[in-house]
Amino acid sequence: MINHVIRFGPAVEAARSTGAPIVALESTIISHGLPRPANLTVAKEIEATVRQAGAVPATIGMIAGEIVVGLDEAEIAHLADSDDVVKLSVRDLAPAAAARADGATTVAATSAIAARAGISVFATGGLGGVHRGAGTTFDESADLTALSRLPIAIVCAGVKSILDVGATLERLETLGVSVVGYGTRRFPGFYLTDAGYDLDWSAGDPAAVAEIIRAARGHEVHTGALIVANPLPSAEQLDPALHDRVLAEGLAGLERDGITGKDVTPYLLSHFHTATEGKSLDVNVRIILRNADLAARIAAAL
Ligand code: PSU
Ligand code: MN
Repeated sequence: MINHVIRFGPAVEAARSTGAPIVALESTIISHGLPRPANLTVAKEIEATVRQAGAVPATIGMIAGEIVVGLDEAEIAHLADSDDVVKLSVRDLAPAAAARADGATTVAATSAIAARAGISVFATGGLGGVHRGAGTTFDESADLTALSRLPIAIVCAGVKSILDVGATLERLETLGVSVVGYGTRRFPGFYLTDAGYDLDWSAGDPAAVAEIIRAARGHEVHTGALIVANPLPSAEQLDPALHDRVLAEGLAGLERDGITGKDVTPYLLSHFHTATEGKSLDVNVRIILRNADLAARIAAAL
């Protein structure tokens, strides 16, 4: 018999007792979002970036059925290298724990665990959302419903550009998720600086984001998430023409190879990394590191 409780890594445990700033990090990006061996290097760089910016990184995942907040180096390396790592959304956590599985948590599962652990800030690359064709497939990421009910600030470069961005923004409005542009009133497009949609709100520095978080806490009225949408500078984005061509090929590939459900996102990301000869990988890494840095500065400003 095991006790199904959350285990905290030593550095996260210490930060929790002293009230030091903590940034939650997801593990699906490591296991399913980035190719080996870059994934492990990047996972370490993300943590180093958070530390440099003055916060304690808490990479979240599941090891042998145990939810861990603050995976150690060996555990992160295992999730990066093993072929038996399951992609875990919120609904998978209990069955995977009972099966003693090793798993990587998505944005949905990571935010749910982080919020449960009292962590207020989370950094990722791009959120999941409404997939193209969702009108018939109903494929909409559980990231959206998780964010609708969790009090967490999530720093991202918008939603992944493989999605139906307009539909995703509509769903975020319906679900009551706050969206604030970081230094912009345009919604970022993950690999691209601008996804083509206006935002109602923006914040110019970490202190301004912290003030929004304090307002939500003070009111206790809006209990959903805050998306801090942090765009890449346009000089660093993926070439938009290359992006559109590779995306069209990837979407055709989904149909040809019969890819559905939770395999869609990893398939498209991996297609991008191969078809752009690593250009999208470099951009993806830049996105994550910039978001990790901003998340740490927001956590420190709180
Ligand atoms: N952002 C990235 N790379 C990723 C993901 C996000 O830059 O791999 C992952 C996140 O874990 C997100 C998941 O929660 O993709 C969404 O998957 P789905 O569309 O199946 O819900
Ligand atoms: Mn899906």
